[in-house]
Amino acid sequence: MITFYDPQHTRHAPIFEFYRGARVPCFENPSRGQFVFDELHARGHSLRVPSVDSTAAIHQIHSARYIDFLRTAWLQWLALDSNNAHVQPFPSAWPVRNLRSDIEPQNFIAKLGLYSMDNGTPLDAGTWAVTKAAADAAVEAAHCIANGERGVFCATRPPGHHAGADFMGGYCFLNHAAIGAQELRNLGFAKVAIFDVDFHHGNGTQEIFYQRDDVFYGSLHGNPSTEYPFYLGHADEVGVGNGLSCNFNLPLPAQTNAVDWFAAYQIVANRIAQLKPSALVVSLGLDTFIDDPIAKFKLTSDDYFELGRRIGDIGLPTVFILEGGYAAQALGVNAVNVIEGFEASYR
Ligand code: OKP
Ligand code: ZN
Repeated sequence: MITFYDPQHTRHAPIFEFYRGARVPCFENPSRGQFVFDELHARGHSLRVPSVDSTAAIHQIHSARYIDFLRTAWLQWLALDSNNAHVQPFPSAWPVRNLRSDIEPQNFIAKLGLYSMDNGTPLDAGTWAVTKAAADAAVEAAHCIANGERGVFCATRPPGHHAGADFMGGYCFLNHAAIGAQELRNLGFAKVAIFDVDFHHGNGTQEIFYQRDDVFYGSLHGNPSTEYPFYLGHADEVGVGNGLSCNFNLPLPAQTNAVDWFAAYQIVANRIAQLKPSALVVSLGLDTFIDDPIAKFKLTSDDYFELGRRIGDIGLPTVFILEGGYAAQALGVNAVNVIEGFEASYR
């Protein structure tokens, strides 16, 4: 399977985030990419560096002012104080409900709040370049599918599924799965399904396609009443307007084991098969793993081989986008197990 990897991903490496009131090392860090790279290499998979420019597709998914902010944010931050090269900016105010989000404030931290859903998404000097390269990979993966590939794997970071049309959040900046799905549409795939198997609901992806009937979004995730992203991901969110019945959420309780998870998986997979889409994008979060430090499902490494096999059984040309998975050392094995399970399903 063609696998994309950006060797420059280490340029997005914020040092700390806030967790239960304390500063802790970032769960989403470059070691994740390195473990995936090492395991791909060890098991004989070749890697490609993305070389297609995703700018046009990024603009189809995200607002112009958000893209401009993200692209220039680190330079704006440095312009305030040269010592800021070693300081992580965090938002501290957000335009909730009746506060105005139509006017972009001049204050940098206020802009950061305008374009963020949380204070858990630290920026770094290389953030734009790294999330842009992941978007490039998603777009190039769509081109590979249009050229007849059965499966393409984007071993990229950071994740993207929490990023909305005009905001970052949950370690995500650009929504790579949404951008890849959009590019499949651009290339003539009439209906695209996104299957989000990350532990967390992909609120950004849902929002982006909520009113559209050409891209279906289905997700299996921890119940948002108790799990991040908290404010979206309930079962009664089924789409609006043209998009009515093109959104499907299946929230599951914390501690869900593999038997129950795969039973729920099959409900979403069957729904996708019924739609007869022409291509599939998988938001492949591997934070459903039993040892994940920030999530609460109980899948084992062997279960990811089975997951890959079952995704292959859906029978569609498939782009995998790596999302979460924070037990970094196991992430490589788990990701490559999905790839090899998928390959086994059609060999
Ligand atoms: C991103 B993805 C730590 C609490 C968790 C948000 C989790 C984002 C997960 N501060 N913060 O869906 O794997
Ligand atoms: Zn996640």
